[in-house]
Amino acid sequence: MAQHDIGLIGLAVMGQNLVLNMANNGYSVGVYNRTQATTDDFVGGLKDRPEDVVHEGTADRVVGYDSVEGLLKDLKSPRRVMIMVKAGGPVDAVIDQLKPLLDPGDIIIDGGNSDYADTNRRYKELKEAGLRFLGTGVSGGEEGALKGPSIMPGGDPEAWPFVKDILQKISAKVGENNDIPCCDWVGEAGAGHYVKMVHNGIEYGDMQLICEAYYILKHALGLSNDELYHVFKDWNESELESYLIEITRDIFTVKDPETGNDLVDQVLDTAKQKGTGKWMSQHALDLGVPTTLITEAVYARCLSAQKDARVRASKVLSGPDGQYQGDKKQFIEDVRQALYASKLVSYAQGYVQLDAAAEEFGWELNNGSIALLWRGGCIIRSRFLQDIKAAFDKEPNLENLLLDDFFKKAIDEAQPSWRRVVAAAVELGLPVPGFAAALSYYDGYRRDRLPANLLQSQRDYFGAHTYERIDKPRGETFHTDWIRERNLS
Ligand code: NBP
Repeated sequence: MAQHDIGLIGLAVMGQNLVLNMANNGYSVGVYNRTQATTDDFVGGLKDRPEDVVHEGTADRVVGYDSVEGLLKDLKSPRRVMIMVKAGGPVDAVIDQLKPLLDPGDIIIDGGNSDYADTNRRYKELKEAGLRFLGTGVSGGEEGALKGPSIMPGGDPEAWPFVKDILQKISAKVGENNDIPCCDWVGEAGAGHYVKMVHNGIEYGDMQLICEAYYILKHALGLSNDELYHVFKDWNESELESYLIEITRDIFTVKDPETGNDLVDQVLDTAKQKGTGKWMSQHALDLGVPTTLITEAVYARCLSAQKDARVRASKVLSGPDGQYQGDKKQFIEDVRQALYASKLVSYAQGYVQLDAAAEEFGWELNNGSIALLWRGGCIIRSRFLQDIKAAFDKEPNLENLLLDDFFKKAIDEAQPSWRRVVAAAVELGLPVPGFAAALSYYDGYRRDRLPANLLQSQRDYFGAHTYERIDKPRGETFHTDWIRERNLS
């Protein structure tokens, strides 16, 4: 007999916590996992979990099933089934299982970190089969899933009204009264997963910039971890206030129980990645948009992973290695400003890519609403996103965030500091790919004439690729026999 509001397939860390969140919010949830023991352990263990994790009545609202067929039989119509399995093949495997068992109008929600291109494909295939598919980005990790993640739903707009209440109820909330959900409709087909991918790319950028600030303060000024804690504490009370600055502040206070040293100094300097930052950069290249900072952040992780090669090179290659000799207090403020300005460029680039993707795929994205989805529940949550929302509310078709008055003023104020920091880092031999890429993008974007006139001349010289002229209409092309015309002395 139909009873559950929703079914969830995939009871690893994210699935379990989303189920608890739904049930804690009063929804009845049927659950299934490929490995039956996981379902049994999860459902059987609910009564032993603390009350802040499993609220009163929650255990009665979660029912385990040993088959997909059994689960589907007990869902209210139209059936809503959320998939929380490993991205890629497993999602297709579960969809293949569900497809013959569902009725037209039933809804499949993929809440994993799927590639938006897969979501575009699945959306089309399922639409042809009469099923409604929602590719839904979920951010915030284990804790977010339990207490309120940022949720980015996209796919079939006809399905949205049927899942809106549940998804908005379980999402993070922001605003003065804590009542604005960080979950709203994003757009058709793979738009939800695309926005989640951009979120993750921006996360890569934010983390890289914070790491560069840390590296400069540590090596150029020689700050101790205790001093770094105080710097990040101050920064978290400025316009940089955010989850990532907050956790960075806290990291400097943690001791390693084994050695007694600060734990951060015991951690190996090789970054891992799951790939969403790379996906964003790959698609930026396909679209021809310069998402330079996020791509540099991906490369920085790649270079960090070459630990053995770097150790060997460090014994051979030379360069400056001194400390900053100027005013220490001013320089700390300069680094803060450089971080803020670079972060702004990163978000500006992310939104330019979102606009380009929306045009490519015919999505209607609401940039202000997307900023609001990221205000709470996710890794990039920050005060600054409210200013981004305000900029898009004022001008929904804003071509580039850097052109908004608020951000233009912010960059103008930060610019002298930003340039001093990049210059000092270059002089001291400290790598700052994020800060420098952001500044170069800014300087490139604000120039009405770049050296591409010479580049086109070169292309026409060796390949007769033609060029346009500054004094003729756009689109009209010209070719010169540069060898015949050259005038060598
Ligand atoms: P995992 O990504 O580790 O996936 C494990 C789950 O997938 C298990 O339930 C497993 O079942 C199931 N599964 C696999 Br693997 N292959 C399957 C198949 N062929 N058929 C059916 N089920 C299959 O779980 P997670 O870390 O909870 O993440 C779930 C999704 O959420 C992923 O897409 C992830 O990228 C995304 N996400 C994760 C986080 C996070 O912080 N972990 C945050 C945001 C988003 P089994 O028990 O039988 O092996």
